[in-house]
Amino acid sequence: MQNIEVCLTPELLHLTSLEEKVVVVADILRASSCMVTAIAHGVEKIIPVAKIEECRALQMQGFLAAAERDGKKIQGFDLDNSPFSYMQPSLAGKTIAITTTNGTQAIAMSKNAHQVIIGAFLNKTAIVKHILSQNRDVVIVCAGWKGKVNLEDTLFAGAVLTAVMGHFHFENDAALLAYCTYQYSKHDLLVLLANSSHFHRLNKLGHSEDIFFCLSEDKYDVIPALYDNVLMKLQP
Ligand code: 3SL
Repeated sequence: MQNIEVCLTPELLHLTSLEEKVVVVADILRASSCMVTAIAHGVEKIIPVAKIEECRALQMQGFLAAAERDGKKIQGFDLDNSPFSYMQPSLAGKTIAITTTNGTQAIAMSKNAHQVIIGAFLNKTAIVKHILSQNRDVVIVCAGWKGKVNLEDTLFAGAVLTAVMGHFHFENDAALLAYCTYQYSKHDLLVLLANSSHFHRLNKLGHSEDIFFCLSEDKYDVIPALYDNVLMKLQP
């Protein structure tokens, strides 16, 4: 039986070896949900970058560019970090450079893995089917918030663990913690999430519609996957 482990924040990644493993990066509110939505709506490539300057440089080269910090769009960039912004038909076939507060940092820190894929509630079942088919150990990397653990990514990890229970060995206590947290709140994720820090932050910024959308399950069956530092639809 393969192992599955959860890394509750990228700050703990140095404790885990990623080589030979499949890494699922999750930033439910909202970066990974945006990436899944973008690829599902026909965006061809996403270039995730950790720094604003890198994103600006790609914009100068002619790419569309999205930049978010602390939930807000950075002035001068083309797109924000709302999943609804990535549904525009005009974006189909395009390449978009993206930098976000936590999600793109988590991707950058996971690059040593055998494979990096992007998970969200929006593509949960596609992620579950994929990891079940790989015959490899899996790490779910929660992007968290500025190095700290957050609830929404932990709940997503718990949802995936619930779906793969019996097929993977839960390798660490963080996996058990995520699993139990999800069991506690799976009938209405908002009961717990309404108390969470990022829920409050996004609500204050007027992004409550984004929160509800990002919590919807299995709207899409695509998986963004990292190929040479660029996210594209996972090829079978
Ligand atoms: O943390 C991130 O990368 C972002 O998803 C944060 S926000 O949802 O855009 O505020």
